[in-house]
Amino acid sequence: MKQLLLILLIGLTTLPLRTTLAENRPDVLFIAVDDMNDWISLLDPKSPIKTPNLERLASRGMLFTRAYCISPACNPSRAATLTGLRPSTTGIYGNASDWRGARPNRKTIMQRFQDAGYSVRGAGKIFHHHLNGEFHDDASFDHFLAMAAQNMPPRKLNRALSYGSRNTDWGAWPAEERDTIDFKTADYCVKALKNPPQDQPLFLACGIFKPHSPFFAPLAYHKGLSKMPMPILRKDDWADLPDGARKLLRGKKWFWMGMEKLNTQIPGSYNDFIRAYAACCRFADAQIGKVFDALDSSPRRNNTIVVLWSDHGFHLGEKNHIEKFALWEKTNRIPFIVVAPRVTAAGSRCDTPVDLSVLYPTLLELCGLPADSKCDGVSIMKLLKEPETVWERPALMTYGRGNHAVRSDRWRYIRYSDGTEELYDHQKDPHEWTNIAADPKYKDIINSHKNWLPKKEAQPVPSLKKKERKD
Ligand SMILES: [Ca+2]
Ligand SMILES: [Ca+2]
Repeated sequence: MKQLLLILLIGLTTLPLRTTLAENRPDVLFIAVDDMNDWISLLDPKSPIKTPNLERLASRGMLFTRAYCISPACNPSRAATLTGLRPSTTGIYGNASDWRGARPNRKTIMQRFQDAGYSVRGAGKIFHHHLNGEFHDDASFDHFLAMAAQNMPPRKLNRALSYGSRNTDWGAWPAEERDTIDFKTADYCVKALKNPPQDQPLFLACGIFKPHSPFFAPLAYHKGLSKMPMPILRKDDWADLPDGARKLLRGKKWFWMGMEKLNTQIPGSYNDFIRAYAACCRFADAQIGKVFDALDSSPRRNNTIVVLWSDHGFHLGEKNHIEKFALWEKTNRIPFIVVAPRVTAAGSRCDTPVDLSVLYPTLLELCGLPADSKCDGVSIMKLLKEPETVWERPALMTYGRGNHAVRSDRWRYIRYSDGTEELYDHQKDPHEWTNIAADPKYKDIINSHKNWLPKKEAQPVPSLKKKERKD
C-alpha cells in the first residue's frame, strides 16, 4: 500500500514538473567539428583558411580564444566532453576504449536534456565512429541520422601519405557536394530546424566530419589555395624533447614524419596535402553555414543556445608532426564558441584558458537543468557573463594514462607518465620550439602547474572488439 502511494505521489509530482520544466526552455544547437585546429581565420585573422561562418557565429556570442580539448583523440575527447568525466576518472584513454561498456549508467549531456523534456535529435559524428559507428549511443537520442559512409574515389588520388590506408588520401572529391557525408548531416539539421517539435524544446546535435581524414572536399573548395603560405617549421625541434614525448609519438606511424617521406618521394606533395586540409576546413565551414541559415529563418532563433567545438586540433607539420595524439598546443587548441541569448554579449571574447570539461555543466546551468556534482569540470557561466572574471583553474589535457598538459595564460606544462617534462613560455615562444623544463629558474612555475594534474589515474578500460559474426 505504501509503495502504491509512493508511486502515485511520484507520478503526480514528476509528470506536471517535466511539462513545466520543458516550457520556455531554450533550444540548443550543438555543433561538433572533427579535427579542426586553430589555423583558421576565426582564431588567426592572418590564416589563409577562411571560416566566415564560424566568424558569423562568434559575432553573436562569445569566442574562447584559448580553448582546449580534454584529450587529443576522437573517442577520449568525445566520451569525456559528452559525459562530463575526464579520462583520468573513467579510464577511457584511447580511440578503441569501450566508453559505454565502462560507464553503462552515466548519463550523457543529451540524456540530461531528454530527462528535462527535450526532444533530442542529431546527425553525423557525435560519438567516435569506431568500427563503423559502434560507439554511437542510441539511448542519447530520440532520433538520429547515422553518419553516412565515406564516398571513396575509384582509385587513390594521392599515395604518398597513405601508409597503405586509403583513409589518409586527399584531393578534390566527390564531384557533387550532395554526395558528401557532411552535406547529408547538415541537410538533416536544416530540416530539423525547419520542423522543430511543437510541444517540446529541441536539442539538436550536428556532427560535422571534415576536416577529418580522408582529406576530400569538392573541387570548388580547393580553388584559390595554390599560393597559400605553409606552416612554420623548425627542423631541429625534436632535439630538446624528453623521452616521454618520443615514446608517446613513436607508435604514430600513420602520419608521423610523413612530411619528410613526402618531400623525398614526391616533391611538393606536402604542400598539396596542407592545401587539402585547408579545403576541408572551408568545406566544413560552408556546411555549418547552411545550418546557421536555417536557424536564422527560424522563429526560435532568439531562444536558441548555440555551442560549437572541435574534438581536438591537428598538427600540419609543426613540431615535425602530422596528425594529432600529442600534448602540444597545435593538437589541443580548438575553436569553441558559445552563443547564449541574454547571457553572452555579441562579439565578445574570452582569453581565459578553458578545456571542454566545462561544456556539460555549463549547458545544464544555461538551460536551468539540475547541476551534476559528479562532473570533473565546472560551469563557466561567470565567464560567459563577464569574460574578465578572475579564473584560477587552467585547462587540462590528457592523452593515455599518466600523460597530461596544463595550459595557463602564459605557460604550457607537459608531464609524461615516465616523469619527463616540457615547459613552454607562450609569451616568448608561441611555436613551442624551446623546452625550458630543465631550467631551475622555472621550478616554481612547474610546481604551480603540477598542482593541477589529476590526483587519481584510472586504469585503462578494455577496448571494444569487433563483434563476432553470427551467421
Ligand atoms: Ca577527431
Ligand atoms: Ca624544440
